[in-house]
Amino acid sequence: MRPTLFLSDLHLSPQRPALVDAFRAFCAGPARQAAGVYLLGDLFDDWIGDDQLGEPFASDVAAALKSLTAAGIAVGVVTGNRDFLLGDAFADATGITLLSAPLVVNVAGTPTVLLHGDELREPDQEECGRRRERGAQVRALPATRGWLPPTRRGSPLGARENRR
Ligand SMILES: [Mn+2]
Repeated sequence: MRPTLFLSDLHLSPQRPALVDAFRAFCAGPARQAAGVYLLGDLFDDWIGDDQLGEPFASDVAAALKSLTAAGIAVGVVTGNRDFLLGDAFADATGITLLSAPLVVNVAGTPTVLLHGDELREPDQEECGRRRERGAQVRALPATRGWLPPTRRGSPLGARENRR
């Protein structure tokens, strides 16, 4: 069976060229054998909007993703707290699918919750201000309550949620 691959928090940036090279090698190599690839937030250390695609660094990363999706590998992207402004232009340029988290997907027969993780904590005041400035909606914790599907209520995750 081909593996489903999950990556998160790569925090790619022009200041980390070796990491960008490694990601490019991943897209050209192991990812090609995957049943699918999920990027679970903070692919980029900072993303101030899809206009960033005009920068050489960002367009390089986008090209690596595009070559992967063009090879027929499905790539799903959940945004993180650093790159939550990834948008439709990025999706169009790369062929990835933007997913809204949290979501439950079937991974080799197992329902699996996918999310970046920052949804589970209260954003601090500074972060709230930053998100407002950037014109994004604040994803506050109460919005995440009750999202687990009924079939998962008995799971450890469900139990944890119910303790709140
Ligand atoms: Mn992160």
